[in-house]
Amino acid sequence: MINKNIKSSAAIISATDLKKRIQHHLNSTLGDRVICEDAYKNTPQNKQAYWQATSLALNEIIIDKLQASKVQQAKSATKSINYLSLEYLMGRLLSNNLHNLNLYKSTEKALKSLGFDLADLCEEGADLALGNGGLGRLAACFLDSLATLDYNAMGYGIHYQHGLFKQSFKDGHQIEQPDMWREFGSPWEICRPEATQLIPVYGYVEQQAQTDGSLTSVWRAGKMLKGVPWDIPIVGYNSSTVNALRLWECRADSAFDWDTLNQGDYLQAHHDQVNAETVSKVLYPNDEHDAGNELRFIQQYFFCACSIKDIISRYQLQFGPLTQATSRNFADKVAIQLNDTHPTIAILELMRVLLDEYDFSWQNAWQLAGKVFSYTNHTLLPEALEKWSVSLFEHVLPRHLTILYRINEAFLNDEVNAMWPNNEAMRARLSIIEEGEQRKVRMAHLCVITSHKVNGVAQIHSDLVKKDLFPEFNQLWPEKLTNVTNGITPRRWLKSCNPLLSELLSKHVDDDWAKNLNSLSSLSPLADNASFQKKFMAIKHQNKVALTTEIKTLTGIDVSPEAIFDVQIKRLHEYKRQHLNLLHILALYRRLLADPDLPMQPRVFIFGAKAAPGYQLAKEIIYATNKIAEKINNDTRIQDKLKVVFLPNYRVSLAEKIIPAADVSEQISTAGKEASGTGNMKLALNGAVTIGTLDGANIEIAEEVGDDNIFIFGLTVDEVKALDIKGYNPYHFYETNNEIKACLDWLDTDYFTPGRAGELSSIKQSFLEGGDPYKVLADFESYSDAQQALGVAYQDKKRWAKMAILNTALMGKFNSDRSIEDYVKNIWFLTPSV
Ligand code: GPU
Repeated sequence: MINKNIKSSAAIISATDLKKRIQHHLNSTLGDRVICEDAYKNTPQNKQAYWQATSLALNEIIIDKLQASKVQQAKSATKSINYLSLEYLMGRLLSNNLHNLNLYKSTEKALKSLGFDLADLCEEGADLALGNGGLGRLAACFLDSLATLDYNAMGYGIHYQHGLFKQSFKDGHQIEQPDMWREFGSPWEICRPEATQLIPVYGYVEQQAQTDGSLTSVWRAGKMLKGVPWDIPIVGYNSSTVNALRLWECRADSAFDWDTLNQGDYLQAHHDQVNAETVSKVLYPNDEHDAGNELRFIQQYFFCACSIKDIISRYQLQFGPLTQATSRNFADKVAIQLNDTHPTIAILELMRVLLDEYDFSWQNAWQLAGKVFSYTNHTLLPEALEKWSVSLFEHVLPRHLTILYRINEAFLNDEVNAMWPNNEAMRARLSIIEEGEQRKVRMAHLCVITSHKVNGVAQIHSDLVKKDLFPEFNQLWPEKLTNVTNGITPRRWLKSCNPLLSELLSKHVDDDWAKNLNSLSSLSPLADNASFQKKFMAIKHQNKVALTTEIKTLTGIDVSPEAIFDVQIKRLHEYKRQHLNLLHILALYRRLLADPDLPMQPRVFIFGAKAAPGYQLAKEIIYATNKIAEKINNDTRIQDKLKVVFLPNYRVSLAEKIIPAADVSEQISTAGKEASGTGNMKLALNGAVTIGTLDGANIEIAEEVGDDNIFIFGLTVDEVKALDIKGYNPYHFYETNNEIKACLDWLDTDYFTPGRAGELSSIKQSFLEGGDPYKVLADFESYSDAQQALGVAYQDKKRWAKMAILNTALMGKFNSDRSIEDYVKNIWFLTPSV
């Protein structure tokens, strides 16, 4: 019963045909790079060439479908969704594209006849790591779902020359190296010079008298940037649609610069302008932190301006001129989603273009913007809420600032004043401009004021957005704030990354679960079935054996697949509390030293995390984990009952290896801090049991699997708030809990860093002098109890198997197809093109 109803048009391509196509690229496109003698077959150079030839052959098929999709989308005249995101974490594309086209098996066969293993070749591809973490990966999952559901969608972003840095460890410290994902080009991208855009920046605004006596603002730009688009095809699963991810590369517009050069002193006045090529050079490696410098600001503006122009020209190509008279049609045909506040400037750019280039009245332009835009909020953390200084705006985008002022004025005078007459405090709170020594633009305010819908990414997060972040906006517009719970694509996060489990599921589920993930719930009755349990857990074991080998290769550490594989994989951040996990590891280690015969199931704690290069404490947590791991892994007294592994360079392709092998999923953020989380969904889908707080989507996961199949611990959101009001004193826990005290004092010694006492003290300090902002000490005991209960549960093999199976069976809600359908029904109002 495998691959029911697969109707891919590409499915008719045979292994023989694929082999020919691959050979064609080996012989012609790649020239003489392949060495044919058998002895050289498996050299890295050859494998790269075969990977490339396979990818090129596949991309040819994909491009045919891309053209056909464009024709179909034009014919059906469907509304499009334009997803604006500064980040896309696509990972590798070969395996995923093959699965989505139902060509995996035939390509495997074709390559086998050429002497290569497809799974092995897939490892040759570089990850497209054009994002930091959850927000970027969500964008990638959404693109997959949009194409799968046959929606007309375009992703817009930046064609970074360097994606997220590569991480390695040197004596336990994180080292960052540049990511070179396309040093010699990528077989998946197509350059589209015909859609190049010119983007003005800097300069000044001039008031120009019109013939009727009125004044209009004219922007005299100081520099011109050129945006060159690269398209990456996005292949739907078992669908007719291939959409595109359009990434803008920034180049200098030399013609313009020659022109300004002739103006002599004018150029001199702008000698400090950023260099065009640097704009798309590198992804800012900060996760949930507002970096706040000019280059980042220009990145945001650059890609928004290119995208807005492109959206308008695509519209005009299909539907004719955009004028005030046709503006209603534009709103019926175009939706734009802002992935957090990073693309907020798109709002001002659309306004500017409509006003200055299409002669729209203010009223018409503003109405149109409201219909077209919607905004997703991904965090409540204050340090991540973007604010740009008014002076930077004035310097880089003087015309946009005048538009922003007018939006703000109308909002304060009309809407705020109507609701709260003559209320200065309310005006100050809701104004897009934050007054102060340095005046700032609150980007989230602009998004909320303009958009017709604003959503959070999990129910509790959306509730907090309404209650705590934007209560006044919610009062003004009760219908505007809403929820769309995040999701993940089951294609990458089960079908492609866990082939053994996928095959088992397909044998027992009638429907195509990779499309209709809810159908997995039909497995629930099998959760108690001894034979099914055996098969399910045998696969988990096999995946653990594979990860064991990977761990050995990457770190040299020996671990046993009999141990519990306890996984925490995500960006390193205090609010995610990797240091709570670490503190518990120290406590376990102490307990084992005190009683080496302590009955416990051996455990391997597996970490994967990158720290932002400028985030000192995060880097110290990585260092401490590596040092503690070194000591524990080499301590023979504890008889391998405890191992700690920090896998370097965590990224999508590594996640695909860890997740199928995980027994336990650590989702232990301070309640109220993790907007949703999506790793929690991926791990549970692959049969890992969650230990987690009542935060983000954990709450919804618990609702789906039931309290018996998840380990919940810790303070709730309300308890965290109450503690803050009462006054939280971390010293209380240090002084009254001997285990906490002993573990923290341990960090001051040289036990883990021989001869260098104090190297790990900053973590202890953050808990005590630092005030423990994320309540690690307050949650420690409850976490430790939950871990204890989890260890006991694991030893009951039948109970554990049942829990694992039910986690896989009951993740249907978290299919990103469901998230997309929620957006479609409540925010975008699209219809499929097919
Ligand atoms: N998130 Br804001 C990021 O990964 N980066 C960001 O800059 C911001 C949010 C994450 C949230 O932390 C996570 O909880 C959520 O699941 C994810 O976005 C997708 O919504």
